Amino acid sequence: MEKIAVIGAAGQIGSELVMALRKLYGNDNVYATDLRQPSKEVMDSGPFQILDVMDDKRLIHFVIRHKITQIYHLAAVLSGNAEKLPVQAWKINMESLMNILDLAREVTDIKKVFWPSSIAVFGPTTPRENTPQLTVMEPNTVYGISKLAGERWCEYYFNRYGVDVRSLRYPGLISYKTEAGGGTTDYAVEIFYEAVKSGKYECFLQENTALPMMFMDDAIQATINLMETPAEKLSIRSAYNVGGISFTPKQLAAEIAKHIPNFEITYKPDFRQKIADSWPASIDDSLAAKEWACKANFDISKMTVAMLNGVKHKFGLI
Ligand code: NAD
Ligand code: AKB
Repeated sequence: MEKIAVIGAAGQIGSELVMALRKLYGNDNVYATDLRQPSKEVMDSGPFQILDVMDDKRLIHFVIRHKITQIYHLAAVLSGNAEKLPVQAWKINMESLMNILDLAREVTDIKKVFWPSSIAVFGPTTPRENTPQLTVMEPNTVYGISKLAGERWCEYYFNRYGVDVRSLRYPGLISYKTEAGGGTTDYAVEIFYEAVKSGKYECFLQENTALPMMFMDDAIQATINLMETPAEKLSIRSAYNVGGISFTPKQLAAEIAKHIPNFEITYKPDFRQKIADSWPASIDDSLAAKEWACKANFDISKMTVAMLNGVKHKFGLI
């Protein structure tokens, strides 16, 4: 029987991934862990434990006590926050991954590890449109450097020690259940809250900044598909490109205005503009589609409807 630990379960992805994994593997078999308490839905539906992924001794105790067979390691400092405290962000992002990789190498019960990478592994010298799986990678943010180094370590632990670690280069993820965690793509989440609350939004990116994005349901499905694919079908042990949709703040605002006709957007770019300018505008994920049937179902229109309904429901407006 699988026993799964999700580290960083209170975050934007964790809060939804835990629920999807509990549906698949049974509530009691999916342990949510984080430094802080997760959503009520996560707390009420199965086990939760406060756990610091940097504390390798408590981590190994936890894994052995609960006979954990799979780890999803989601704890990290995201791009915007990482630029504010680069050395601390590097330490958290890298040491936590090394703790998990070493654990998976030492504890034979652990059969699989998931660790997310990001489109941040690419940089200003990467082709921006339809960015290929294999291409120039010279990230210039501390977050991107930590993700690229992380990818290299994952591949190394797979080749050298046989650790079955799998990874996706997530684009910006869009969801309403939990707030976004300090990234550059967060505008595409915040905009929906402000549209519903006040009918206007001041965007921290310029109007024509195209970035790859994905609705959370598609990201969760992609993660589970990747983790359920037989190991021999996977040719990539760094991280797979996953694409989703690509749009600019102006295009997203126009889509929202179809539902909230007086919606107004203004632009006041901050330090995150430079980060966004260094990232791809769209992603080629044909290899992921071929090897493990990666497919996004939400386009910008369907995602906008889902987000507006989700946020309105959260505020008790519908
Ligand atoms: P988030 O910031 O919303 O959640 C991260 C969680 O990790 C938080 O709940 C935080 O409390 C927890 N955490 C931080 N330090 C910890 C520690 N020492 N021990 C245990 N828990 C700790 O992040 P997210 O958006 O859910 O992202 C999860 C992962 O996916 C990260 O690796 C991130 O880089 C990656 N990713 C996210 C996106 C996105 O758009 N959300 C895109 C690409 C990649
Ligand atoms: C961020 O903006 O930092 C994240 C990411 C794309 O990795 N959403």
